[in-house]
Amino acid sequence: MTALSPEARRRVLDTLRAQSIELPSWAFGNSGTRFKVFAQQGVPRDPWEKIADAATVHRFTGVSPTVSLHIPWDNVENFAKLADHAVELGVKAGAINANVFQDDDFKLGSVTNPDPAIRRKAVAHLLECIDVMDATGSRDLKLWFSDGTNYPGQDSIRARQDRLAEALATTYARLGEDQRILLEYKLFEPAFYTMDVPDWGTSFAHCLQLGEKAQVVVDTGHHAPGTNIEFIVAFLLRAGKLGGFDFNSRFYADDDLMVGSADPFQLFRILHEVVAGGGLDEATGVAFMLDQCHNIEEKIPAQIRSVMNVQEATAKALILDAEALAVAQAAGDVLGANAVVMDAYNTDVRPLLAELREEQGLDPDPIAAYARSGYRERIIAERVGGQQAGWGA
Ligand code: PSV
Ligand code: MN
Repeated sequence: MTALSPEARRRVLDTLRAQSIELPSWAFGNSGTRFKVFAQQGVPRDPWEKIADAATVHRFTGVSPTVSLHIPWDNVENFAKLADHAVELGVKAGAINANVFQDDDFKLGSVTNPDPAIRRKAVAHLLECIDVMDATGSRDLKLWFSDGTNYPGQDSIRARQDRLAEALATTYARLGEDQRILLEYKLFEPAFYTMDVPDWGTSFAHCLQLGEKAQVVVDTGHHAPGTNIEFIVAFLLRAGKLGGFDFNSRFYADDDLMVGSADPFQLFRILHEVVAGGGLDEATGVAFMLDQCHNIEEKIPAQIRSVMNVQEATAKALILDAEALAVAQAAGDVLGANAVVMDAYNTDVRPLLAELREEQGLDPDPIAAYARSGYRERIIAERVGGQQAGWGA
């Protein structure tokens, strides 16, 4: 069992309090599969209401002060006003996610499309997203491309890489001094034969070529089954190229379930590498973002639960006896080293997190506190009429 000295306990609590877990605006809208979207009551009808829900999650967790926006899903006339609205509610606009995957023109790709006019249209959207960042004060432009091919011979794999590099370079050149590109990768879907950014290596190579302001983002749901994600995390962090996470859980593919629900041990192993590589230091710039949908469960408590799951994995990684692990590793003590890791994982950190919340003036049980708050009943009563927000609308 991992026992903490009072000083170590203090350090762990301070680090946990400083951690920030970003919420995705789209998690609050209706979502589903290609079979059915089940509408829920009280769902936001616009970005303003999505931000209000995100602010509610932050009010109960204390560690989720930013909300990612997705453009055009979160388009408003005045983004500076939207950012002010967030601040008024106690949160801030976070990463801006570009969307070049839902326009008919992008059937054969966006930035890698064989048609130069369509490529220009895609790049124009990416540049427009940087305008949004200027207005909201956001640091990160998160890029995920659905581009790829379904059939051998459909297009030139090499030419598509050239087109991708060109689009990224144009976008990179437009970044402000403190802005970054976070380039996401995904093994498959919607393209099934080749994706143009299928893996961390491809993203890493493009980011290296672009320069310091381009980093890789690891969406935990975007790998082949059995992929050792913590290895990728360790490698990228060591190379100074880990820009952040899109956290979620998967059983089969890009399931977008609550982070830490399918495989909490994997989440712990990832956080262990983050902690070991210094990735919780603000200076490293690692962004901890959620990228999830809540198809059948209630959205706000599901986001609260997800934040708590990341916090629990982080706490377990922080209480791990790093000194004992180093000693065991140096001595070649395989069983001893593994025992140190398992001891940390098997420690119940919930009392520690309850203590943290109480110190912050929060309820130790955020889910129960939310249920008691009356917020759910209020949004169900108030949000009638209008068009509920949904993934893709
Ligand atoms: C793609 O699967 C992805 O992970 C990208 O981050 C998108 O922006 C997001 O999902 C949309 O939900
Ligand atoms: Mn993602």
